[in-house]
Amino acid sequence: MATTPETTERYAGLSAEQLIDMYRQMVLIRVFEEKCQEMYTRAKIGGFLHLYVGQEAVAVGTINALKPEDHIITHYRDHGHALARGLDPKALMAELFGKATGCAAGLGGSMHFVDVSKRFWGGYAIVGSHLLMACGMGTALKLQKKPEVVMVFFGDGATNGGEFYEALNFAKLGKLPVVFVCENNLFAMGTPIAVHSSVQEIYRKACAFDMTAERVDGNDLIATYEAALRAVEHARSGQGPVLLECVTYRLRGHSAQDTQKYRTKEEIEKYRARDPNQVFRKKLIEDGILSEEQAQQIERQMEQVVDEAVQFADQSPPAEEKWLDPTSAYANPIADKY
Ligand SMILES: Cc1ncc(C[n+]2csc(CCOP(=O)(O)OP(=O)(O)O)c2C)c(N)n1
Repeated sequence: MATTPETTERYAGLSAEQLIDMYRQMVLIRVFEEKCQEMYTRAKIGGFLHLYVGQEAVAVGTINALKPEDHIITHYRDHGHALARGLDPKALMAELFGKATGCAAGLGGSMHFVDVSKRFWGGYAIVGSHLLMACGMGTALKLQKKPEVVMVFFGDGATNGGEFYEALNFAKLGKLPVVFVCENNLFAMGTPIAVHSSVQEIYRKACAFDMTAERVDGNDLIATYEAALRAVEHARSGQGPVLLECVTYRLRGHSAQDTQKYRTKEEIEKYRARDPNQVFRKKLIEDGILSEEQAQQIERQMEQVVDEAVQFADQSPPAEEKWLDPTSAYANPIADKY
């Protein structure tokens, strides 16, 4: 199936091949996340597990606007970003299983996915902390006069912390090439945005720093991609940082143990009707870019990819205990890569 001049315009100039690949990435994230929940229930995965179900269009839309030489740093809800960046699902699942073949040698788990070769600098558990690391990276790129940008992901809750304001101020002051992507999924753990933030349109917080900002429907893949292209171009061309607010909704709990008493089933169902994967799938089929058969084939293929990742993780040896010794902090397999 192919694009026409009309659909090319509607789909941000992307080819049918690129659009189908973006759909594939969204399906991979969804299937991977649903499998993680299952593996958590079966006690194959322990610790914290923050799933990305419902937010797929944000990761895929923004990360596809980057070049391979650009940098990504993110928070603990990091699976979607890692998969959209092309990290190996086998290494990610093995990380979740605490295995030596994991992307962080099984030492980090769900919140600490990393792959330096993909310029994916990690997930961080401390809310807001990595925004300042993004500024450090942006400063380094600027000093080295490199035409690369840093994209940093965080939630709406993080924008109430001091680090957010320090980071925006510092980035604007230094005209740093940093794209701040706020995934406004309407909740910080069990607290709705109306209860936790005095300003609910997060992008407006950038005005305190005279920073360029935009708000986009984060469930609309193409709108998100186009907004991210604008933000990345702004940062890359030396005009300084951008705050991009992507409004979305997390369809699963804050973490795998969340009983979700703070919202109704009706509310979740209302947002399920705007499921970004389903919306994009339907649109591609209606516009003749993807056929129903092709869509089903992609879905089957991604299930197979994730099943193979589980098998790989299951059969891998456990993380080596010697790396748990604090004195090995600067000599473990991850430290060696930095
Ligand atoms: C400094 C700090 N305070 C509190 C926590 C506990 N905590 C983990 S996630 C979270 C909510 C953050 O919500 P948001 O930034 O909206 O991101 P989301 O989880 O919705 O993606 C909190 C308070 C933490 N990890 N770090």
